[in-house]
Amino acid sequence: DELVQQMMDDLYDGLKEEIQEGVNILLARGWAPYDVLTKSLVEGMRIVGEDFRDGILFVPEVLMSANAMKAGMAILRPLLVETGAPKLGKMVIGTVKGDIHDIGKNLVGMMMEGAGFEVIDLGINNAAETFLEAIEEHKPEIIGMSALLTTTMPYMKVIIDTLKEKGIRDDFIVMVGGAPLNQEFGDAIGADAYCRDAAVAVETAKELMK
Ligand code: B1M
Repeated sequence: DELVQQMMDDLYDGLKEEIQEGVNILLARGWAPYDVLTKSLVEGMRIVGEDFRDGILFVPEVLMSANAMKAGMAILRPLLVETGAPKLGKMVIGTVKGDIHDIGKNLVGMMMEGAGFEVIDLGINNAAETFLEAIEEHKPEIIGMSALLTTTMPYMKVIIDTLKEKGIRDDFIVMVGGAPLNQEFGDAIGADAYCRDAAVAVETAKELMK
């Protein structure tokens, strides 16, 4: 599809308005919001990530791509979140300390809301104490953590260990995700589930809530 290719180029170039326009056109053509999200925006960001890794793109450029992606997500959000379903449960989610990547987390939050969960989003750079306070305040069934850096993912274990020290670890379903993680890491830190992507996070949450 030419438009999808164009959108990936526009995302690469950080062109926010063009992305918004592209999203609206795909929706008008009858595309499902989830397909617009995954086939144009997420796929486009994957390419940005490769050139970022290879030193072809730099932080300021990638930030513009991220902002363009967020503008597209903002259009899709109400469409994904719109649901009359009774609440399936509550999730507190955040990106862990030292890490400011939030697109993946936001996507997970959106999809969880769309599936009928209530989501409390703590944002980025969250210390264990912040998670503890939020848990105390909101009493969720699920705790979700996101990390995009190999240097920040170990902090997920710090949070789980903190829950253990307080004797409340087993009161929650702990789900983790983010590009550098894998199943082995999830198991090693004692999470209940590693989620490869937002769709898997939703399926897993539903399954574990049974
Ligand atoms: Co950063 N960055 N970045 N970055 N960045 C990565 C992660 C990197 C892989 C790029 C690369 O080199 N190829 C690399 C990490 C290398 C490593 O650790 N091994 C990297 C680096 C090095 C850095 C900096 C250190 C760069 C620097 O300053 N020199 C710096 C660190 C800042 C910090 O956090 N302290 C940095 C900064 C940034 C920007 C600010 C420019 C920007 C973030 C903007 C923002 O988020 N608001 C940025 C971006 C955009 C990326 C890439 C290109 C894209 C990330 C993204 O949004 N992907 C990324 C490359 C990559 O990941 N391939 C990269 C799209 C998103 C939908 O996917 O986040 O994976 P993802 O989420 C998925 C799944 O992982 C899963 O579901 C999501 C949806 O399907 N998931 C969960 C995620 N969280 C979950 C939580 C769950 C469940 C599932 O809970 C239950």
